[in-house]
Amino acid sequence: MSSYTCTHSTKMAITQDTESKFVTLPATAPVKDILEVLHRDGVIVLSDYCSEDEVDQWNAKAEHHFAKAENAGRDKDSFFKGFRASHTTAAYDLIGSCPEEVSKILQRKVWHQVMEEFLAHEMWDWLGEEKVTRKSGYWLHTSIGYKVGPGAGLQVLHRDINSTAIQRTGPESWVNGVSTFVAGCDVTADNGGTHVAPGSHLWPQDRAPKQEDCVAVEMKKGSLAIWLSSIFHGAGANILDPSHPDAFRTIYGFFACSDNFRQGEITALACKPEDFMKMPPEVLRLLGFYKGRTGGGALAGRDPIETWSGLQGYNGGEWKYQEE
Ligand SMILES: O=C(O)CCC(=O)C(=O)O
Ligand SMILES: [Fe+2]
Repeated sequence: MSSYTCTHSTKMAITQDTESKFVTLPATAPVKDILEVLHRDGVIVLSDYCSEDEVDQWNAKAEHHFAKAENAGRDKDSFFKGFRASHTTAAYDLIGSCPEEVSKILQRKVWHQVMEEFLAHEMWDWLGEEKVTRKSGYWLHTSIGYKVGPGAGLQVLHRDINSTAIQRTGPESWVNGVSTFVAGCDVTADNGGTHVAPGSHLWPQDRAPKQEDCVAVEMKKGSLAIWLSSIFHGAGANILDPSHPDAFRTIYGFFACSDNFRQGEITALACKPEDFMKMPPEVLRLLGFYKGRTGGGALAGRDPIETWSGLQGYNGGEWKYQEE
């Protein structure tokens, strides 16, 4: 690995005798180092992914998002009963409330490099007597704001994106998704930093997860946590006093899946056409306005960006994130 500070966290409020650890690298680290860690551990934290200002603006805007979900009784929505702990607001459709902020965050080069590495799967089949290869791409599965308050207990350990309903058989199975989270505050073991089991993407399928396999993902505000969907994890318990400045663990989740799978949310319905008009093509691709690379998700046989009336006259958008 190149020379820069790399933090191995072995903090183990929840583990006694395991080697569990995760690595923190700067968001500007060479991508080959980031991918190497992800292949080995299945989880990484990138520090300074967003600036303090970016996160503050986002937190201010997201208040409305959380309030909207809570008022509509949607804060406890989950895929199955008991999936989330108490004192937890999981507010789906974050992009619908914060289209500009989400659109900018989804343009970061390193994020795309990670998705390309883990979600672009190659397959081949016969076309007559010729072997033809196809490769999938990726798109946005869901965007979710999380606010986890004091009193929240442990979330059940699980793997993400099981809505694909593809049976994992073991480490040889393809990764179906990648989960990424921007820290809206300092995330610690005490405010419920997610418990992850590093290396569990390589476990045989008959191995069930235990809390002893896990370490709490701690990260500074503005960091990005990334884990493969095949990593076991679950929210930690939030044991802070409500008066603590980081009592509410706020994280912004962006989940991606291979573009041969159905998206978790129909993101092409999430925003108004005038918002989509401002988004650049790489974001509209994530939302489903282009066919998947293997051909699914067309409208009238073409990329929906060409054929959908709401995007007539689209000229490349204006909400561009400037990569430093
Ligand atoms: O709240 C957390 O830390 C994790 C949430 C999670 O794992 C999920 O929503 O799938
Ligand atoms: Fe999860």
